[in-house]
Amino acid sequence: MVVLISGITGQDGYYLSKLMLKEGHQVHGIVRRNSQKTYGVLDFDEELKSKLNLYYGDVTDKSSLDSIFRQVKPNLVFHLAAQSFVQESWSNPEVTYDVNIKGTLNMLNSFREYTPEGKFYFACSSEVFGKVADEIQNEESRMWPRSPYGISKLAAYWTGINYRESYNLFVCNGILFNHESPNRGVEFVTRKISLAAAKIKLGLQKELKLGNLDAKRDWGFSGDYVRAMYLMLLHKEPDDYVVATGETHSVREFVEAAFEAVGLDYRDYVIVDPKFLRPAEVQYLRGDYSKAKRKLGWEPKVKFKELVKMMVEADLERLSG
Ligand code: NAP
Ligand code: G4F
Repeated sequence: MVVLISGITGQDGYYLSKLMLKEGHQVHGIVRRNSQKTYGVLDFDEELKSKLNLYYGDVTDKSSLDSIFRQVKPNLVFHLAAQSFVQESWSNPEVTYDVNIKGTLNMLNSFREYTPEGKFYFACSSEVFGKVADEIQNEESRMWPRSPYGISKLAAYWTGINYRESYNLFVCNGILFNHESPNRGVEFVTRKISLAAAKIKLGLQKELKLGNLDAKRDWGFSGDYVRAMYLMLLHKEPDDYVVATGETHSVREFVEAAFEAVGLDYRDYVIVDPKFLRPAEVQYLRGDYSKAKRKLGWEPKVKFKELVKMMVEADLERLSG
């Protein structure tokens, strides 16, 4: 099959393109032009990059998408591109809405115009649950986003459902809970912590400034979650799915485990800095993935402690290298 991925230079784009190649598909990706020629995490894997067909485009520019859809004619479209950093969405709400809402609308319109018989995945987020009403959130749980980012993902989620219902398109929303990896962006809390633990261990950093240590997240491994995206598009009918581990841990537990992995006590290094507190916080997330398990046969493989260790060890290795 011919696969098109927006956001291919990000964390999930990396694992998804590897999976798609392994499954024998032809992989095409949309890359945003930057002032420096960069392909994000793909720059760390030249072999992978050489197997991909990459096109310059921006999801806010419909003409660029039209031209790519016309050339590629994809069977499977994974729309991952986004302004994905929640904190940033308060500083840049317009960019967040433009990229995440209008960008998704543009992708859906190009899809509808050029490949309506294909299948479309949208990267929705557990941030839509925000002020949670249930102890464990599933596809039926109340959605009450708490940030411009969460609002943008909710608008795009409904746009996807509306296109499915209005035009009979195969559109799936993956409501993914936090997922991480050694390729996670350094501004997200898990990677900020794993990198700091490794640097402090090697004497390259003295302290780690964080915000809310009591926030709880359901953290899984990106490599597991991209498999769920693929399974959604292989299913005979389009639907929306929660993808999660079913476990929740606090930021404090993550720091503790990361510092433990390098033989240090986090309390000697971590400082709470109000700069990293959010205007409105999502205090607690825990996902119920039973629908994905039942309908797709999907389950997470990597557990919390293993994930923390994987990230810290990868950072230690990179820094030592
Ligand atoms: P990421 O690492 O931040 O990657 C985002 C990607 O979007 C990058 O390739 C980025 O390109 C691209 N992009 C941003 N603006 C663009 C634009 N205007 N036009 C074209 N490309 C653009 O995010 P991720 O962690 O892989 O997540 C993938 C998707 O899943 C995102 O939509 C995110 O919101 C969603 N999601 C993530 C999680 C999670 O925990 N990771 C959970 C739920 C949902 P550059 O390299 O040029 O910046
Ligand atoms: O790592 P975070 O920035 O991720 P957040 O906000 O949960 O969003 C991520 O997961 C979403 C899925 O639920 C995705 F949709 C989204 O794209 C992104 O991938 O923050 C996690 C928690 C927050 O409660 C934050 O307040 O960690 C807390 N935190 C505490 N100190 C910090 C810090 N977050 C960051 N980024 N930096 C800190 O210093």
